[in-house]
Amino acid sequence: MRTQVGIVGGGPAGLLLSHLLHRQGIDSVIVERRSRAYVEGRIRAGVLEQGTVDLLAETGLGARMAREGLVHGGIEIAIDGARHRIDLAALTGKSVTVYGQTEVTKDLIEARLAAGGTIVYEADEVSVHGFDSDTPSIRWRTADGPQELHCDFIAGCDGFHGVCRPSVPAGRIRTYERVYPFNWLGILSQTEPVSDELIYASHDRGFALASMRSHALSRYYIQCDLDVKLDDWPDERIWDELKTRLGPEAAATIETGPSIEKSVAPLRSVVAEPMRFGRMFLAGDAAHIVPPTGAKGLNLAVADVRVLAEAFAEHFRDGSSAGIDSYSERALKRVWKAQRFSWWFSAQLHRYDGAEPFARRLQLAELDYLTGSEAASHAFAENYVGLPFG
Ligand code: RFL
Ligand code: PHB
Repeated sequence: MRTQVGIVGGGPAGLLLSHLLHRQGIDSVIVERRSRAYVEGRIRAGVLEQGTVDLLAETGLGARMAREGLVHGGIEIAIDGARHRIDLAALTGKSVTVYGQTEVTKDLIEARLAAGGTIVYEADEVSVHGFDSDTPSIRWRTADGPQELHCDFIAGCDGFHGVCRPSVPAGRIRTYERVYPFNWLGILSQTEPVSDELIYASHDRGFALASMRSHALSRYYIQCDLDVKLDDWPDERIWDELKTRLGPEAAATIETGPSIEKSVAPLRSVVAEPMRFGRMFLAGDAAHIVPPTGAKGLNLAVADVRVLAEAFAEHFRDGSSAGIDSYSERALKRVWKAQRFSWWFSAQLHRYDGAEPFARRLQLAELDYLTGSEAASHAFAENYVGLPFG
């Protein structure tokens, strides 16, 4: 098999890259380790920045999102139960859209297949070769035996646990990392969301988040210990904890019900530099991870592939390597700003066991300043709705 851009990973980054390249007349093949059903069912991100929504709409992926997505002009921050609203729309003229990653993924897969795109699912033992030469390739195994895809470029869109980043020789890549001493426990429930907008809660007992997927489907998270066991968290205990952390107003009105999904997610900040190695380019979670607090992960993946698709278009259309040569630097500029925001927001909202009382007082002062000062709210809002594409 031969193509122009061989893409490892069929998550949002790989699918969107393939879609954007197709629109530029550039051929690509996606090689994905999992099944289509698995990729479509993975419940993750829920919040799309305005720029992400605009890009999807401009490239023909906006119809269902416009019908089913929920446009939010603000978010709430609950500080020890007292709620404050940040008016994103008034502060920035922009909003965010609640439309699940599962739905973005389904729309992208449908668009790729309708356009005759190739997505190889259930590829085993995927490996990348020759990215320092002019003849890179991707190899994998299927029930029919070993397969090989020759390409001009490899796009490593295979997420944090993929093969592309670890294939780079250690001396050529530098990884910056910060881990957090807690996890998030998330549930999905067929209940009416407790509020029209998201509520991020900072409470003495720990962080909580009230989010949603639709008017009838709620998504909640609570901060939990690193050694959390799901068996210790029956639904009843999660609802009780949410009521405490979200505050009395939410506790009085929250609709509870059985969880239909329950999972634990770690929090990490990671950046690998650079994002280009000869003819291989990393994009999305393959190159960086943010803690979910800022709702930036999926949006960063979108921003990366937007820049990368332009770079490939410049190469194939104009014969110019300028875009390719500047990809890593351009992408990383935005990545580090999203890292800063995600780290900062996480640091203000979570409970740090063993921290001196001074640290909690500082958090409360930060949050009071954030919700009370227009300048601070404005700085927050422009980050939350998404900084401009670099
Ligand atoms: P993905 O989605 O991980 O996709 C990578 C794909 O590569 C495949 N793969 C391989 N394929 C071939 N060979 C291999 N060796 C492979 N290894 C892996 C995988 O099967 C997969 O299909 O990365 P991508 O495309 O870069 O997309 C990134 C986003 O998924 C991620 O950043 C977000 O989900 C993060 N995130 C959030 N982002 C937001 O923008 N807003 C949010 O509200 C938000 N909430 C979240 C989140 C992530 C969470 N978790 C579970 C970490 C909430 C949570 C709880
Ligand atoms: C979600 O709905 O899954 C979600 C929303 C906002 C976040 C993280 C996750 O910051």
